Amino acid sequence: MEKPTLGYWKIRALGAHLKMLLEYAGVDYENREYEIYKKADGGYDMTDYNDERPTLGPFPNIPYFKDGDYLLTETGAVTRYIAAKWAPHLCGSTPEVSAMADMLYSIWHPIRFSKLTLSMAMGCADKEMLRNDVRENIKPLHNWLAGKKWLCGEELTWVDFYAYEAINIFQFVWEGRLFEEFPLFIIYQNEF
Ligand SMILES: N[C@@H](CCC(=O)N[C@@H](CS)C(=O)NCC(=O)O)C(=O)O
Repeated sequence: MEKPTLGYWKIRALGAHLKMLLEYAGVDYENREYEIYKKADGGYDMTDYNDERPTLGPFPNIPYFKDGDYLLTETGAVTRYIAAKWAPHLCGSTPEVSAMADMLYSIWHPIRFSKLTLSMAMGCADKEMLRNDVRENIKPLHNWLAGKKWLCGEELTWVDFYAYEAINIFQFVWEGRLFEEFPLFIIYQNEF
């Protein structure tokens, strides 16, 4: 039987937590990593991905996940699908826990991705500026963890895989000093 395929750039960004989740769930998968090459004229050659992009359905993007004829894009949907199929205990034991995981993903993703990852990808290298931009958004994410083992309380869910990697990005932006300001993140990461 054909292995499922995870497609993403050959970088961590939105791919790392998916690889962690696939490994955790013991899935035998194809890791399709696309490369960007620097051209002699200083531009970038993205044909490795762009040539395949038109085959990626009506909403082409990466990360994507192909499981037989089934194709998914969008990070949240891909993460949830992998958990639902290979590690269903990560989807929440009640509708309340399950919806809480969805809610937390919807809160974490714009902060981590739109505010940080995209700003850095667009060339913003001023980490102090980035910190000032997201500090007030990160505070409630941090404070939410007080008295909890995992994001949804006592149950590990798929959104913890996302949050673990997002904290690594926060740590990068905080130049290694994130835990001085947000100590609950280290307790959480150590537990993960
Ligand atoms: N909304 C999408 C955004 C994904 C996205 O922007 N992917 C970037 C890499 S992080 C990309 O290069 N996409 C390729 C494309 O737009 O075709 C998600 O959350 O998965």
